[in-house]
Order: sequence, then structure tokens, then C-alpha cells
Amino acid sequence: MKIDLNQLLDSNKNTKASHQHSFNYLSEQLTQKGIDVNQLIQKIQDFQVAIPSWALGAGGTRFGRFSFKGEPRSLEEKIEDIGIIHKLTNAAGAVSLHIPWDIPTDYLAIKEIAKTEGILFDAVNSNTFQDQPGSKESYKYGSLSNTNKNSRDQAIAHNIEVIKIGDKLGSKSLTVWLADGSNFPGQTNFQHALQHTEDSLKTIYKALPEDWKLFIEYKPYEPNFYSTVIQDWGTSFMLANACGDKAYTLVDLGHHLPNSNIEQIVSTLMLKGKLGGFHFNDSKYGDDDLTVGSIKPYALFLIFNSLVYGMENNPQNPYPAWMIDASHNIKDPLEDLIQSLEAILEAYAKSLLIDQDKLKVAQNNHDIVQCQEILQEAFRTDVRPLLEKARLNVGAAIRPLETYRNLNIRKNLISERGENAVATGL
Ligand code: PSV
Ligand code: MN
Repeated sequence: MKIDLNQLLDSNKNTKASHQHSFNYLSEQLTQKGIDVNQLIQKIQDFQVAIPSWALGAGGTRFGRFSFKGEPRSLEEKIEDIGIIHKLTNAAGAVSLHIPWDIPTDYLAIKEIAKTEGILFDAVNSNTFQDQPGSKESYKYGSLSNTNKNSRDQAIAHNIEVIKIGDKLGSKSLTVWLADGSNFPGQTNFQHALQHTEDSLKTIYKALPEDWKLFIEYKPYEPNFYSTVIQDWGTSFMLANACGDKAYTLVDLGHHLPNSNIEQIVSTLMLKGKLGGFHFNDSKYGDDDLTVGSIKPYALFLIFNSLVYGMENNPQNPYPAWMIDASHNIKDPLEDLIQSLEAILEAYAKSLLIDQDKLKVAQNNHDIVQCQEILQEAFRTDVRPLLEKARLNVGAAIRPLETYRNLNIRKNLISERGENAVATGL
């Protein structure tokens, strides 16, 4: 399904007046504070978040899966769905593939579709947490950390294969997330598991093309509940350092124990030039895969404050690869992704409003009350008119969710693909 540009423009016509009214008011207020509004809008316009190929259909839990109807039946259709989101939001200009869930069959055709939709290929993700039909070795007891050399070798070979697939598409990074760990005390030797993982990662690292990066993701628990080999940012950071300059830590917001100070983790990694990738989602308890900003928008804002500070002050850190990592159980996946993008951009825009010079003075004066005021002044600003303006400037929808619904996109997808179409992925 393609969005007709005229339909988009029509839908914008209805909201333009109310947008203009609120934008003028906000713009005047910000200008009075000495903020360059055009520069702000340009930054919002440039911010692009990759959409994972596994998030376009209904996800599930171990208790069940409820289909969403009209789900994309192929990689081509997944990219078309991302194209729809990108046309509406101008913020989803990339796709992140999970292999083997989404191996292209016709590379030229896939690249062509992506090009037409304005979609780039971001990091490719390997999968050594599931056994694939016909594979010789099992990952039941781990992959890169397995005591069985054959399993480790198979997992290494898979990662190298993923790099080759990504290379053909124009990707420039590989994300490795390992489910490896143990469920019971005494089940594994922690030192051996870590050493095997380090050695395996080094072998994969050697296979990286010159201009590629390796992102090492961490997660404290799940699917293993007693121990996870790469359980925290420190372990990931250590492994990235052991691999070399092209290896980085990847922070996934859902991969922390409750109340972890993620903004501090971000700051430390960026100071050391090692924050490579970033997965957005929200959670109440753990890796809940909830819509970004739906539970803890203030925490997201504080994390963005650290990210923006790092992007402005840490040239030693590369520009992070942004991705939404979520699986949608009960919402229309496209609506959920649109809501997530909005929350990400809101938090980003708000953090750009923080008066960093004033904050520095207040910090040096130990004026804690003032520090909080400065942060919350930015957080309390309704920045949505800025996001709307950024979209209007490039011909996207002023209000993407409203337009998605007005254009009956899900209904059209269902009539095109059928009620029972099921996407691959989680
Ligand atoms: C694991 O929970 C994770 O965050 C990793 O990024 C995976 O690749 C992704 O989710 C999908 O399983
Ligand atoms: Mn992730």
C-alpha cells in the first residue's frame, strides 16, 4: 500500500491552522529565551530512528499471540510498512534486519524497494538464541559461550554470514545480543563462559569490513534467570575494549534492573567513546517491550539529556545508531511505532531546550534547587508544535497518528494482505 501524497496534504490542511497557532506561540516564547528555533527544528528533522524488521507484526508472549491482521507477509512488505511510517513521520528512515528471520531472497529488488521508500539498511542483528531447522549444533546450552566448540563455531559462522548479508545491502554494523547464561547455580563456569564469549567475539570482529562497527548488547536476565554472560554495560564495555576500536556497547532501555540509572551509564560510555547503538522501548518491570515513553517519559528525557550532552561534547564517541526495539502484543504495530517515534522526538526536543550553560553555573554553585528547575523547565515545555513543524517542512503529516487513522491504512492493508497474514519475528 502506498500513501498518496495528495491525501497527506489534504489531511494536513485540516490541522494546519491549529498547528500554526500553537507553533507561533511556542516559537515566540523560545525566541525570547534566546533559542534558535530554526536550528532546533532542523535537528528534529534530521533525527532518524531505525525500525526493526521484527516489530511490524504482532509479537506475542509465551502465553499466546494475537494476530493483528494485514501483517506484512514478506521483507518487501515490511519495508513498505516502514515506508508508510516514514512518509507520515519523516523519522523512520532505516530498517534493521534480524537474520535469519528476514534474509532477502532478491537483493536487488529489496534494495530498490528500500530506495523508493527512502529507507536505509541500519545494523544487522544475528540470532543465536534459537535453533534453526536443519542446523547441526544446538544453542540450548549457549552459543558463543558454549562449552561445546562445535556450537561456538556454528554461532561464529552465523555472525560472519550475517555480516555478509548486511554488506550486500549497505549495512555498516552488526549487533550481537546473546541469550547465553544459566538457569541454575553451578550449571556453568562463569569464567569459562566469559572467556569463550570474548574469544568468539574477537573472531567475529576480525571478519568485520574496515568501515563496520560491532555492537555488543547486554541484558541482565531472560531467557536465562540465574546468570547471563553479558549481563551489564560493564561486561559489554570490557568485551568491546578487548575486541578493538570498532567494537561498542549497545544500550537497550529494557535491559536494566529496575531503577538503574541509565542516564549515568550513557554518560560514562560516551565519555569513553564506546556508546555505539541504542534500542528504545519502555518498561515497568523488565524487558517489557512497551511503547517508548508510555511509562517513564521523565526518565527518557533525562537519558536524552545525557545523550545530547554526549553528542555535543564527546567527539570521541561516534553518532549512535538509534533503533526502536519492541514487540507489539495488543496495539496495531504501526500505531505503536508512530507513538514511539513521537515520544523519542519529544524527549529529544525537550532535552535540546535545556540551558546547559545555566545548568553548569548552578552545578558549580551547588544550587541543587536551580539545577532541578532548569531540567524541569525544559521537560514541562510542550514541544509538539516543533515536531509538527519539522514534519510539515518536509511534507510529512502534521499529526501522523491522526492521519494514519483518517487514511484507514490498517483497513487497506487488511484488504490487500488478508486477515490471516502473519509476519515473521518474535
Ligand atoms: C533481546 O531482548 C533484544 O533486545 C535484542 O536486541 C534482540 O535482537 C531483540 O531483542 C529481538 O529479540
Ligand atoms: Mn535490543
